[in-house]
Amino acid sequence: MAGDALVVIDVQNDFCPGGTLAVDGGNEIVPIINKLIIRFDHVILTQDWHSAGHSSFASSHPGKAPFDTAKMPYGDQTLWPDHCIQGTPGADFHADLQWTKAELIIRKGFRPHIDSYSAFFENDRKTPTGLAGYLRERGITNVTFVGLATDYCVAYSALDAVAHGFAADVLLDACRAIDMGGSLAAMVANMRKAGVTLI
Ligand code: VGL
Ligand code: ZN
Repeated sequence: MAGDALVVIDVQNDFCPGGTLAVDGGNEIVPIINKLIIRFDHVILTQDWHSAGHSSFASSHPGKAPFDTAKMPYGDQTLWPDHCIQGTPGADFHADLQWTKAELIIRKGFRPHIDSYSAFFENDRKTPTGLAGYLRERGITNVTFVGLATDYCVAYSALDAVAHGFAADVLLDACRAIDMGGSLAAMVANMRKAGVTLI
């Protein structure tokens, strides 16, 4: 329908098997997402797009290892392996993703000192990406989220969509999770409580 958009979150090589922050089964969702892309009137992609030496990388924090936590001015930040560096093959969309129909690509995480999980806000929860204004101006009221990873970028995006007054669906079959320390169960519960429709 005209008021519906599919938002495909971070289906990039570094989040798929063989990538530096590979999500188990990340590649398995690509054929499912390709079928959805055909069905939706509006398709939007997000692309994790970090500067080299980004502050969310463990390698930028001496003595820290990937998956440790660091204190940032905006709160606790999980530290990741270097991933999705601007212009590198790891930041490219998965080669089989049929993404040419996409009307918008939202890049996030490009500010060196702040990470961004959500397609709407950076991790300070204040700096907007512009997506909410874009959707409103286009008359889009219902947003369906798929992609990687369920418990990080997909969940934060769906929660922010609801907070902005959009109806938000997450198609769990078309997502895969990092699932660290119970993060998947916690974020599924958060999404349910916030009114995200989990399908
Ligand atoms: C993501 C961790 C770091 C994601 C991005 O796409 O879920 N997770 N950067
Ligand atoms: Zn990232």
